[in-house]
This record gives sequence, C-alpha cells and structure tokens, in this order.
Amino acid sequence: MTATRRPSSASASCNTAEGRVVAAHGRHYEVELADGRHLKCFPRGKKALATVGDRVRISLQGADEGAIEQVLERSNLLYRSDDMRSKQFAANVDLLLVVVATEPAFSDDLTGRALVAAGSAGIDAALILNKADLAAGLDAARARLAGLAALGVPVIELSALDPAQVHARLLPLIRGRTCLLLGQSGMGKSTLLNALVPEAQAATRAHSQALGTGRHTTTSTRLYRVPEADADLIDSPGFQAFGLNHLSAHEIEQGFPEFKQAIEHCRYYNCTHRHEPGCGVLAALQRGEISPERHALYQRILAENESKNRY
Ligand SMILES: Nc1nc2c(ncn2[C@@H]2O[C@H](COP(=O)(O)OP(=O)(O)OP(=O)(O)O)[C@@H](O)[C@H]2O)c(=O)[nH]1
Ligand SMILES: [Mg+2]
Ligand SMILES: [Zn+2]
Repeated sequence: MTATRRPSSASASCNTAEGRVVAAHGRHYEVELADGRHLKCFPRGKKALATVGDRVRISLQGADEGAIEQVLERSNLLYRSDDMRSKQFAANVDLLLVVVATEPAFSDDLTGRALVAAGSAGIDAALILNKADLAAGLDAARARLAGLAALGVPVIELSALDPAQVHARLLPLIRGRTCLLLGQSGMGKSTLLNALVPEAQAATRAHSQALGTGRHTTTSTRLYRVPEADADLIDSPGFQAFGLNHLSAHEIEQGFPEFKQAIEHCRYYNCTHRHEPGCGVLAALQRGEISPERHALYQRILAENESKNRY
C-alpha cells in the first residue's frame, strides 16, 4: 500500500488534533474531539499524563485511537496526595460539589479536606446534603454542616431520587460551569448525575447491590455534558482518604479563609499558628471566632505535611 504524503503543513494539521479528556481508566484515557468523536488515547511520556477535564493535543493513530502529546495549560488541578501516591481528581474545574448525605454517616475530616483542597487550588465549592428524604438523619447532618455554612460555603439540601428537585436546585448553580462531584462512597453522586443526565445511566449502588459487586460502585472518573445548563458534570469514585501532602504551609492557610484576617495580626511572618506568641489565629480561636474543629483540622494537615518533609 502506498501512503501519499500531503504537503507538510497540511499533514501536521491532519495528524494532530486538540480534544478534551472525558474519562480516565488508569493509564488510558478517552478524549473527545471538537467534532464529537471519542478516541481511546495513551499518554506519550510522563509530561502527557492527563486527567479528566484536561485539554490535550493528540496525534491520531488510526481511526479511533490517539497518543496524548501534550497537556494544554490548566486553569487548576484538584488532587490529593498521601504517603505513597498522589491522585489527580480533575482539571479545569469551576465548581467542586462535595456530596454528603443523611446516611451513611459522612466524615467531617474528609469533607473539610476536600474544601481545603478546593480553596488552595482557587476552586469554588459547595456542599450538597443529599438524601434529605431520609428525615431521621437530617437534623444531625445539618448541624454538622452548620460550621462550614457559617464560613459561607453554600449548602444545598435535596434528594437525588427526586429529579425535579435536583433540576430546580442544581441547574442554576452549575450553569455554564465544569463541576466535579466528589464525596465518600454511597453518598449518591452517581444517582445525582443520573437525575441530571438520564442518558448517563451511571451504575449506582442500587444496581451494583443486585450485581453483587464490591463497596465502591463508581470505579473511574467521567465527564458528562448537561445541555440544559450548558454545563459539564464529572462523576468520580468515592474517596476514603484525602491527603494534602502536596500543599505548602501557605497553601494550607489559603484553604482556611476564616484565618485570613487573623493572620494579619500574627507577630511573626512565618507563624504556623500553633504555639507562637502573638499569633492572631490563636487569639481569634480564644475569642471563639475560629472554630476549634477547623483549627484542629489545620493542625493535622500541617503535621502530616511536616512528617512527609522530614526524612
Ligand atoms: N433515600 C435516598 N437514597 C439515595 C438518594 N441518593 C442516592 N441514594 C441511594 O444511595 C445509594 C448509593 O448511591 P450512589 O449514587 O451509588 O452513590 P455514589 O456516591 O455514587 O457511590 P460510589 O460510586 O461508590 O462513590 C444507592 O442505593 C442510591 O439509590 C436519595 O436522595 N435518597
Ligand atoms: Mg458512584
Ligand atoms: Zn499565627
């Protein structure tokens, strides 16, 4: 077979394309091109390690595969990093939706960490209190979120089993934005997605129980279009840990916006707000203006971060 070469510039533009990563399965990705085609893509080298939401330049390999040559500049990247590994959640996210529920019980620590990760990456965040139809746990869940609500984090109560309600409460919030659903397993992220994008038919626990599969229902991250809101919604697997080892001390501080004013009163410019004399944060804590739970979370994150750097 003879391959006829086109003039070089045309050839280059024919063989490469820009697209968006819509799904990540370990080392291979699904990339959507402008014309709507979906290609299975592999990264070429470490620099091409992409995540869902990334814009990428790929070289076409045959009709439906490609190699990711370059990840285009990101506006932000949300990720976690524990002792052993780091995991990218998504890139170019406009709004993080942290999903908690009246049951099973959610972790305040993990919820707080997700919000710190968003804050330090400059990503807006909101909390969704799902399963509001299960009245028994509703007051307790509300009470546990009250501290975060007081910080100005929007809290949206709803039931994902009521699609009309989900539409009414979420469409205005997600309009025109790329939104990431994040939360522990079983909180109802995929059920919410299905309420907004019925064609997604994402597997939920209700199905996987019937199939007898394991604890986590969603096993990979995927981006879906919500045409009614001109938005994108990313569903992700439930998380059980949320290390923030990659953050600098300054970035950790930025994850606690309620410290901001108090920090201006710290005597030392490199104050860590734990034991230093003349610390504005400790003074605000004493006056009850900063919650002890939030300060404790700050200290845990900082301590983990320091033990990582000590070797
Ligand atoms: N009563 C009630 N049940 C819900 C609601 N939303 C979800 N569920 C149920 O909660 C269970 C878990 O829902 P999923 O959507 O699979 O949860 P998930 O957050 O996607 O879980 P992972 O994929 O494992 O992270 C399923 O049995 C859902 O039917 C709700 O608003 N009310
Ligand atoms: Mg799921
Ligand atoms: Zn201080």
